[in-house]
Amino acid sequence: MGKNVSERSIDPATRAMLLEADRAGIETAWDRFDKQQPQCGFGILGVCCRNCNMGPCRIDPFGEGADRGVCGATADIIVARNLLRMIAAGAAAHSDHARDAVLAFKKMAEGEAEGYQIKDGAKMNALAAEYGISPEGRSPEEVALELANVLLSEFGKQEGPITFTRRAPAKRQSVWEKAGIDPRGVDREIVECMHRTHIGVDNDPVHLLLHGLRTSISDGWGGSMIATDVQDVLFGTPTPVMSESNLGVLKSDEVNIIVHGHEPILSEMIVAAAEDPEMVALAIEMGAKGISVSGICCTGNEVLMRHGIPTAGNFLQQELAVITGAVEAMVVDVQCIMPALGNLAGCYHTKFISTSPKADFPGTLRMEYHEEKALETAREIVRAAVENYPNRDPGRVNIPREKSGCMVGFSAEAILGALGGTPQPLVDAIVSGSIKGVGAVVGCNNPKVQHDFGHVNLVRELIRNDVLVVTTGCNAIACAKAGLLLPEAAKEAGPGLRPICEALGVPPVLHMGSCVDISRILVLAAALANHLGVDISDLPAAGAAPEWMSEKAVSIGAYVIASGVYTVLGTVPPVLGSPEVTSVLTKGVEGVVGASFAVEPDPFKAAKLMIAKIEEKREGLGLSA
Ligand code: SF4
Ligand code: MSK
Repeated sequence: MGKNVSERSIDPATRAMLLEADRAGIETAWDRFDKQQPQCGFGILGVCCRNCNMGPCRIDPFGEGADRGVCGATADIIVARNLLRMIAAGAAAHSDHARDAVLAFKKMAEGEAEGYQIKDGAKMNALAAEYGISPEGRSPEEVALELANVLLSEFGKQEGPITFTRRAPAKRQSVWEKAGIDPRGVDREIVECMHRTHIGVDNDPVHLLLHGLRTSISDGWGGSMIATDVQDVLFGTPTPVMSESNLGVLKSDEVNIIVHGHEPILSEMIVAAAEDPEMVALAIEMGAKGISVSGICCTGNEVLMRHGIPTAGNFLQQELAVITGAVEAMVVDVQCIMPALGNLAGCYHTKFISTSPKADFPGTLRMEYHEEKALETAREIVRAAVENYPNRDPGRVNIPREKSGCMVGFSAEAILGALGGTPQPLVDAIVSGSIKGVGAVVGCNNPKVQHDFGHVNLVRELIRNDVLVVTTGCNAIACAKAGLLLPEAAKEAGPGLRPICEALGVPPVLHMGSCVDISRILVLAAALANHLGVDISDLPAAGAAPEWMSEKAVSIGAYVIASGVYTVLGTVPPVLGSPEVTSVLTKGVEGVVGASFAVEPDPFKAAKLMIAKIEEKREGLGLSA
């Protein structure tokens, strides 16, 4: 065994399950991470290239060996190309998710997707208006079909702009136009990343990085925003709701179904099927007291914020959930699903069910989801889980006690609604200095750093200093587990923020959803900037991803700085092998988009950096420090 469990995570439930894994002789991501040590130095620095078969090539970072690849590519070129490919993969993941959401929406409009309906007609009409589609004299389904078709066209468009990018303040749009990074079509930018990074195409690091920003904008203000908005139309725009978080939400006497991944398209149906009286009766017949659905990662966030379905944990807890011995079915769709789950599920009675036509894993039971029969598939999945209950070995059940309450579901609409339909009260609080600014803290877990340590400490430090925090993804789940999403967490906030939260009955950390829902943060930032008549880069705001690991996080980081928000990364991106790329990302890009990256693994120091930036922006707006 590797490190002491307390060094691996700050979360007591996670520690308990790591001890259980140890006792059972079961390997987790932390053990596999230890076995990878020392990790490849060339990879860490980003200086290895496999883009053609003259390679692989790598640059000697000590300047004693090769300083170019076979084709002549330098470390700067190789690092920039690799980063661009990471952005392309991340933008593709978000945007392909969005495409599937729109396709489901289209099938619903055509009457071919049983179980789906328009849940937020007002939002649909507002989106339709952005495209100049009038609902006058037409059925909601007719409007939905036309909207679905124009949304689909955003992916394959050859010339911009992508419509939702026009939600950005006019000043931000001119920044993009001036820099030549206003995206054209979502797919076009991603394809062009792959073209430019092919051997012998784009070999100027700055030119490559600018295209990375353009591609990332097509994700944040394109693919991700489309996913968020269409899902709101189909499943409802979130409003605040109470729920629970951490592995303690699993039930010792009920059938436990975990939904994991990123797309709510099927999990929404699973939630519905699990409430079906026929299924509940079957569960009772099998000896259980009922059916309990919980979530992991962002599929979990999606059903958490719309239905109050508890979240069992964040990224690094997916294996631990199975190790509780109490999970009848781990149902996955796409993204952030460890292939290790197949083997692991085989050590328990858990059925590892994969549902996406795009994502198969070793050791899964495939129950492919298609919109036309989503509800039927969901019922089959729930039935398979229920019928698996008698296979549970009570002697192996070990559910940690820990769970925490949380208040979630702060969509931009819900936040503005709570403020009386205008950002003015938030602006007033910022102007008076009661709230110093807004910190957006997001992103994954990563065994390179102590699980949840960066997330929870950074957020605590920000609220203590009167910075209102908005959160999504695995940071949101870490905050939920630490009790920071409860209104009572206001007592941890500074003297300015605390009374505001107490008066409104809201936590100082607002859960805005899943990873694609960082688009909600962009919409909120645009609303604030537009209200003040300034650019997003003028706002007293800063972002952070303390424990990021995925390529999606690279795309997110890029579109957040491209939107004008300074961002602190807690784990080091693979760019340090290029002095030029490192300098552009941490300094030079500021002159282009008004924001840059910093890297700071210590969450307390990261908070200081964010607060200093917020102070600087306050000064820029003529506000007191
Ligand atoms: Fe090597 Fe150039 Fe081929 Fe990359 S593209 S593998 S650096 S020869
Ligand atoms: S799930 S992308 S580990 S935040 Fe969205 Fe968590 Fe990162 Fe996946």
